Amino acid sequence: MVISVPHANRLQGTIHVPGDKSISHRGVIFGALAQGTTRLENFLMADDCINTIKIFRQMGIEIDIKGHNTVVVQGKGIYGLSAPKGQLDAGNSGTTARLLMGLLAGQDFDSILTGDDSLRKRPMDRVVIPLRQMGARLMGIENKEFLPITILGKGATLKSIDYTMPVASAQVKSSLILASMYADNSSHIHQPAISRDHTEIMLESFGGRIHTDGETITTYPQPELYGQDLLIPGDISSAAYFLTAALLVPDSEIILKNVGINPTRSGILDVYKAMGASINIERIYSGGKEPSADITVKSSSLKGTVIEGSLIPRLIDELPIIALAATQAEGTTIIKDAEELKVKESDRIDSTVGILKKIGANIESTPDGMIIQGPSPLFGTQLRPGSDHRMVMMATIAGLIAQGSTTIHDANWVNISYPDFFAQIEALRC
Ligand code: SPQ
Repeated sequence: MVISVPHANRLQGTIHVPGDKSISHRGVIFGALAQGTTRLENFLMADDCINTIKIFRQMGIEIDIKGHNTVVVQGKGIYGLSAPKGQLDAGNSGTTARLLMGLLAGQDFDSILTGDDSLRKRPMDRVVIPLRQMGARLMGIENKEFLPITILGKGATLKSIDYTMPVASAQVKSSLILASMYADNSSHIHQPAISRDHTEIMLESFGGRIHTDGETITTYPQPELYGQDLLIPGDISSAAYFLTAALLVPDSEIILKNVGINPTRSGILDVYKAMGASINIERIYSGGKEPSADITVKSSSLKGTVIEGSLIPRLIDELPIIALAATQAEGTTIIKDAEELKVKESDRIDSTVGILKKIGANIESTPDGMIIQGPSPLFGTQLRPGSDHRMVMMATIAGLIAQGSTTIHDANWVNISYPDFFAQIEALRC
């Protein structure tokens, strides 16, 4: 799909961003492993999460989709999954692949996990290595740690692990938490910095035992989990595009309803406030450890900043759109300690710099991030973000502030996380 994005003069309105992708995946996983019914309201109906649903259906779990975004999972307990017929296809979703690898390592059946062209190039050694230390038997083709990977669960027994993670990754942590539910004893996972904690929060809310002390997590073999009703907050990673559009398009004001503001995810709000953004967090909905808020954002004059260290895992998926904001900020913005961007759906350092340079920005890549000088006028052109949903959405927001019209190729990739993205953008123009 190719779309044309004309320059925007002003954006105004209210947006309900779709449900959080990370939480939606985990809701299906824990719902399937719990006893009884789990009802997930405001579930993200997008390709990545639909692939997670399909995989659990293949393992014998009944999952109904009701209305637009309610998912009802009939859980069968921790030992209730059955051997799938055929390969389990995670599509484009790294979260599905990596979390499932940990879960499948603990099942008494064999399985094969695969993905699309992009996912088959993403590194799986980060989960394969510690899972093998637990006794899991995982085999890639020609002994390489890329999908497709065969998981020989039948007859395997998992040992507990004391593991220091080399990178701050919620997917690695979550994979190990899921495997450790089937281990012989308690496990300890040490993180270099705190990444999103949705797995820890959700396991606890389903009645599981888990303990977090700073960067260290202790997990236990779980006797039983219990189905829950969950209201999934809006995805701050999706809200990020509208936050940025409102900041950069003159005379704009957007209200974002019910956005998840879990502190392990809300780094973008801290960065934009430090850059001088007018952002008002209006109402905190309860939601226990997954709080959410209505956020009002207005056009603002921004100044450059430095983004580094423990802040990075709190905004890793937002860095491409923050880089766009930095092209319009006064002065220099430096993003460092962000090598992880290289192993996402694309090399997001290369793709961010490539797209923004092409549209007129002053931006250079560094080995672990990028340096941006602003402000620079942007000029509409042809952009090819490739098969990365976040790059398509960033390029679209760049098109709104560029002079003239911008053409975005491969625009259909938004379906990975945000099928209504273009319709919602258009509704805000005035
Ligand atoms: O699922 P996938 O494809 O890895 O999705 C991405 C995204 O941009 O949507 C990353 F490409 O988000 C990851 C995120 O970067 C989702 C995630 C999670 O739900 O646990 C954690 C982050 O990855 P990581 O490697 O830092 O754990």
